Amino acid sequence: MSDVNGKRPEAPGKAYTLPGISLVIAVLALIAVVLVTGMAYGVLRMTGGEVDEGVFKDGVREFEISGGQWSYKPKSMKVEPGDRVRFVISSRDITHGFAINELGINRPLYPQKQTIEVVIPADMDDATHTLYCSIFCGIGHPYMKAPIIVGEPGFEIGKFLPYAASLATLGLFAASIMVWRPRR
Ligand SMILES: [Cu+2]
Repeated sequence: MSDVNGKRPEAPGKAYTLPGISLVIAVLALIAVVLVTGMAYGVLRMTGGEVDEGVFKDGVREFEISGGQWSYKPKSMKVEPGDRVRFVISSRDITHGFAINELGINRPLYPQKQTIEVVIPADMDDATHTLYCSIFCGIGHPYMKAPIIVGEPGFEIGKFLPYAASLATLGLFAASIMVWRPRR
């Protein structure tokens, strides 16, 4: 076994050193985590923006929400724990869904207006939940979402962990391919 490249000589039968592998994996995983966290933050910022706090009518916080391929208007909504909330919902085009798991809502969204009333539980934790389309409506369907902010959530690390975890796994996979590629 001779060094064909004429580069740095290595011990015979030892293609790499262990600290080398760990370093590559660590660096790639770090890059992956930074990238994904950045992307997740960007997406949250994008979907955030103009937060609609509704209009009070007889003590009920009312939102006019329309859904269409492939977004909701308004883009994000804010409520407080204990609020009585009325969603006046309609579709701008085809049938969509109107679902918020944490509030037990899942309705079809038709062009005709319909009204949903819920009470936000007073003991509900401050958090950002998701309004999403629950009826397949075309290629943009998975992206038809809008945040429902309850109270003052602050920075929610839990929102980023799934992204970070999947990217870290991807990073490890990429690192393993690079490291364990057969050498000659
Ligand atoms: Cu849909």
